Amino acid sequence: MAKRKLKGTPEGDVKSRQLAQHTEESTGELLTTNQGLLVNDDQNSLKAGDRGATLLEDFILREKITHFDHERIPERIVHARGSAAHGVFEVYGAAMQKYTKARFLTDPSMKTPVFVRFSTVAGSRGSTDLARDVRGFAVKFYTEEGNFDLVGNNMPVFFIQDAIKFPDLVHAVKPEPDHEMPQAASAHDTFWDFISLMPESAHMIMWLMSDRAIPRSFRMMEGFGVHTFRFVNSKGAGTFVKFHWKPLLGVHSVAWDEAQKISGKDPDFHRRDLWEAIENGAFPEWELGVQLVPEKDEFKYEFDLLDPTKIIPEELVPVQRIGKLTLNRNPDNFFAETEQAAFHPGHIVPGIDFTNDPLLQGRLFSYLDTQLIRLGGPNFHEIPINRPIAPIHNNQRDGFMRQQINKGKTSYHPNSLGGGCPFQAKMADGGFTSYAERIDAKKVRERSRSFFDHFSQATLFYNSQSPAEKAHLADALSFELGKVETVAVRQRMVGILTQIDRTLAAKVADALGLPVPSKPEQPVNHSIPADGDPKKFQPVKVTSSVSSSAALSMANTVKNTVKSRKIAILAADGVNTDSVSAMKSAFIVEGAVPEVIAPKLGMVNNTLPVDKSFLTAASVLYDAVYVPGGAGSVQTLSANADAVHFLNEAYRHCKAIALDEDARPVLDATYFGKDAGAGVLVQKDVRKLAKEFIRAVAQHRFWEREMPRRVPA
Ligand code: HDE
Repeated sequence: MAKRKLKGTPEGDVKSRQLAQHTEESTGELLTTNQGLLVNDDQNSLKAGDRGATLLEDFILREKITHFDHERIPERIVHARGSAAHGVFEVYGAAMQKYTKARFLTDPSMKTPVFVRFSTVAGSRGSTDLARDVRGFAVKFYTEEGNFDLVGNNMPVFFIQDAIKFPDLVHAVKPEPDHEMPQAASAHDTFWDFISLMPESAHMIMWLMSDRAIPRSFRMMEGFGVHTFRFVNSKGAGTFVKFHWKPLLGVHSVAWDEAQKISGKDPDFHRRDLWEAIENGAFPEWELGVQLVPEKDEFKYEFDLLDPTKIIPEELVPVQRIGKLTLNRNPDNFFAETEQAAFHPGHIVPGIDFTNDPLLQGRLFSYLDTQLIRLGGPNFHEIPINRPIAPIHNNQRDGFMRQQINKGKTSYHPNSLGGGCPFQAKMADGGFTSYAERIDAKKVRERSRSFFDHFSQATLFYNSQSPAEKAHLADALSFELGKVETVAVRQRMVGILTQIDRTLAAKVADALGLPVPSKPEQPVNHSIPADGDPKKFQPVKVTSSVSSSAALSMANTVKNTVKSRKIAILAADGVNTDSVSAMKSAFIVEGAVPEVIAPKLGMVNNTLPVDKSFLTAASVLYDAVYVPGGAGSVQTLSANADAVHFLNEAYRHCKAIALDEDARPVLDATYFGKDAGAGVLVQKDVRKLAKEFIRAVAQHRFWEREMPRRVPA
């Protein structure tokens, strides 16, 4: 029996080597056509005389233009806007062997290559990164046993419970079909119309209206497999598993006002952030976590493990961290890699299997189907980025753009002419067998009654938020519903909110100028068949066995590093260059990225290079601001409206701000200078200041500063 060549080799860069065979570099080369013909003139088409008509004969022109005409493929129907990177996954130990036979999760000597694509969901390919939206977090593991795709999101639940509602959900959130507005935004009538009629979306709506929907960076987001999957061990025994990604930099977000401004100042903010971090060697890292539930506990909880609108609170089942993902290489070519990457939850390896979550079951159909139209045919697995590192041998043949040249006469099985090859793999050789789940049921179009609690975990999420997070949630709902023109839709949503939290509902109702409901309103469940009795389909009220969960609040995240944070240093001629260098080096040592911003490009003091001018930089693109002393600089900056605005805006967005003692006049020129409060540091000794400032920047934001809002900034 032919053994798989890669078996047993811990080859971290095996995928990179495979990709390298397909790369092209033109440095030092001569220009050719696609047929390899050397081209002598790429500036002029072939004409009948230098002022005459172009000749049809010009095959060089025709080839070039024809190729150009066909350069676009359909964008993804959802998750069209994305960015990706290469990396590696390493499991910490062999502890998972008890639960799964997947080698990449049990053999710590393995370095499994990965390709990870992050995305927004609703916007088009060219839309802004900072839209309020769910983020995709799709990981392709090139394991030696075949590709495993963990196609997750940065939120652990989903809007709907059954895949049959997905096209409706997406039609509702996408730009409205008559005028194609708004782009990359859920703040419009059709989305909230649908949501207000789908009480099962309540939990997801809490996540979407929270700051999780406006991350500071892809590198500072959690990831979730969402569905309950199944681990299968070498004895064939199953264990339910939920997958988590925990970012080592913590989970951080921006403010909504800031998000909207970033969308104008730098719509590529997240893409740039990921790219630059990797180029600078600040490799993003996540730990892979698993929540394991023994099969015997399938019915132990007040929620159904198959219901994708539910989490398993970490208080009930702790997350075990089993390995680390590191992104360490940017793609060479966006189209060839990021755009052509084809993820599919159905790509699994021995040791991992599905459950009957009806959303997952529908996804298992959709992802292959969508690649056929998007990538143009059944051979998309041969595109270099999609190729497994494990060898492929089967009897599938032909089709558009076939790359592989299959030798021999037989493309069928059983055969005797080809010696019976390729052989079926025995389980002992890693042959995949589906988990033998026992099924004894009627064929029905129904939803399990165990899926009927729509609100208890929405309330759990809300109750777990910090005061600032709760305020942001109320603001986000007021904003989104404020953009809805149909009053009945707003009203219906307020009704849904009464089921989640009365104070929240009252706050939002007030902002919308609607009456505050005196008692919770029972929403209508529209997920019923035409002949169904609505009374039988009412959402049921369950009390969560956990009333508050620390893991759900970003306030409890890691706040111990300034690695890769961007620090703006405002300077003008006359700046104290010693202060600038001391602050710069203190942050560089910590892995942060300080940049000098001045009224114009060039040099300050004829010696200090300026990175950006006030024209090209904006406070929303930085995590913190430092104003060094030096009489001339201080005088210029305190009279410079852009510099003062920079500080006002950074303050409004609750960022850490530091000033040398003699830079106080700049502080005095701001609106907050008189009573600055938390996170604004003024010090004479720049070294001391740097220490305190680094601690403050690691806190990410001082949300307590948000009120009162005295300037619109
Ligand atoms: Fe997807 N989803 N999805 N989705 N999804 C796609 O596949 C779909 C769902 C997710 O970076 C599409 O190749 C259905 C949940 C990510 O390329 C499509 C349902 C979760 C990405 C599709 C869902 C996701 C996609 C569009 C409900 C989190 C981007 C292009 C049954 C667990 C992957 C494509 C990338 C992409 C279908 C729900 C995550 C159409 C039918 C739940 C991260 O196949």
